[in-house]
Amino acid sequence: MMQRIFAGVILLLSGSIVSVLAADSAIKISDGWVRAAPESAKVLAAYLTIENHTDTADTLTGAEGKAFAKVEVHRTEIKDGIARMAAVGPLDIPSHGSVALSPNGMHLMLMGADKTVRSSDEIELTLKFKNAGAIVVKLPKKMAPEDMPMGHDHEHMHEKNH
Ligand SMILES: [Cu+2]
Repeated sequence: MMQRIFAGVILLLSGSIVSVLAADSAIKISDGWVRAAPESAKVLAAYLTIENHTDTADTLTGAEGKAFAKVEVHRTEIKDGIARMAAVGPLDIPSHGSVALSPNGMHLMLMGADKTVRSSDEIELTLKFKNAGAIVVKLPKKMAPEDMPMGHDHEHMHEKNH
């Protein structure tokens, strides 16, 4: 009787290990967020990390969102003390590597935002990969630390967003 129970537990455990591994051998999007902007903003910036858990390199060929006219990958470069943005072409994601789009580096530029963006807490985007195909992500709107008004409770905001 005891042995049977043990066998069952082991089966359950091995089942969950297999599913974890399967979920890991793919393109994974983490740390995604959209920078909160004034309601009138037509252009928003999104940040995320693309992890490639596969044995082959992949390429982010483009992105789109229902609520936006156009989505581009941009890189911010500081030249002569002025921040400029330039569109980045197809973005290579190395095998078993990751590429981070984060403030002061690269971002997804969400252009031509429609009215639905104002009222939604989550922004849906579709990332298009050469090998992995289309991956839909829902990114929360978040306040960037440098955008926070003076005297705001940073600790509280931090907890709320994690
Ligand atoms: Cu940009």
